[in-house]
Amino acid sequence: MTRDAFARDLAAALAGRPRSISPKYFYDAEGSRLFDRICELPEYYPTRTEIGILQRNAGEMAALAGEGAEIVEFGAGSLRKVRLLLQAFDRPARYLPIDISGEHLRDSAAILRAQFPGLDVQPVVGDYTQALALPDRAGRGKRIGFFPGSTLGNFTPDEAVAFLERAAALLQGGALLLGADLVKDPHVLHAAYNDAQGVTAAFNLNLLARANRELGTNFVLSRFHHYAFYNAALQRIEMHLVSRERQVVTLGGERYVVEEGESLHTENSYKFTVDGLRAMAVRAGFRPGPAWTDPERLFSVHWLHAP
Ligand code: AVI
Repeated sequence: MTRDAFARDLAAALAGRPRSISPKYFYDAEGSRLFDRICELPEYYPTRTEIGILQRNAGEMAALAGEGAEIVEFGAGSLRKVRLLLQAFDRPARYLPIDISGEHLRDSAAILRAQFPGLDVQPVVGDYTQALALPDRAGRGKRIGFFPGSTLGNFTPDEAVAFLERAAALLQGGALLLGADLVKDPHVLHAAYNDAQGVTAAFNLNLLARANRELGTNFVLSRFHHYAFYNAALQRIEMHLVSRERQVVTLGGERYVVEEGESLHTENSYKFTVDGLRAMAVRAGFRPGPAWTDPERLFSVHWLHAP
């Protein structure tokens, strides 16, 4: 049904003013491949910086988690990050990755089962941005949520609080380990979303290519600019696709006129201060524990107790 939702949301975006669509539609197979390339770019510091923070502090995180903890990952992302936790934790009881893509989950589960033969891996197919039930706890250890990558920043502030509230309820008695990108020199942010190789531009434009593949639209990608900038007042990177000329787009038998210079807003990526993030977590019902950063204070990882 994703295709129907995509068609409906894209039609609403094209008809609306300002035009905007959820960044979740970036991630078809091609979009996920492009995102993996973004994570390797010299300008895109979040991935390697977060991995460094996890590597340096995994021992302290393991001590907070205690023996026999289970890890619930929101989104089956890069196995590299959760592997660092599984290696450091004291006899982790179970790993529960939650993802909307069953195929992606099965692949990740198979790899982890082979690498950690004693580990119980139980994938959960579901949308973690909605209410969701988890299997009963495996043992007496704590339930530790893991939400790396600053994906929280792609939610609106209201969605972020709603997600944290649901996570606090799911993790009662345990904690959430949360990655959050930090506010910083806007030039560093600008470069991270305007890389020299144009991979982020291709990632953004893939939304239109995906619509052509799945919905039969007639977008000509060369008629749009990738436009990403830091909106300091709102503490967020905004990504847009800006029309280079007046054009007519067809979707489901409807015609939409897009004027030169008009934009389709495709993503927000909010940046946080350590204190701001902790205050938001308190509002959602968490009790903040340690927050770790890198020496340049580019990125942060937070331990949030769920009472
Ligand atoms: C997945 N998310 C945290 C990325 C970000 O930085 O907001 C997505 C992304 N968009 C452009 N580059 C990376």
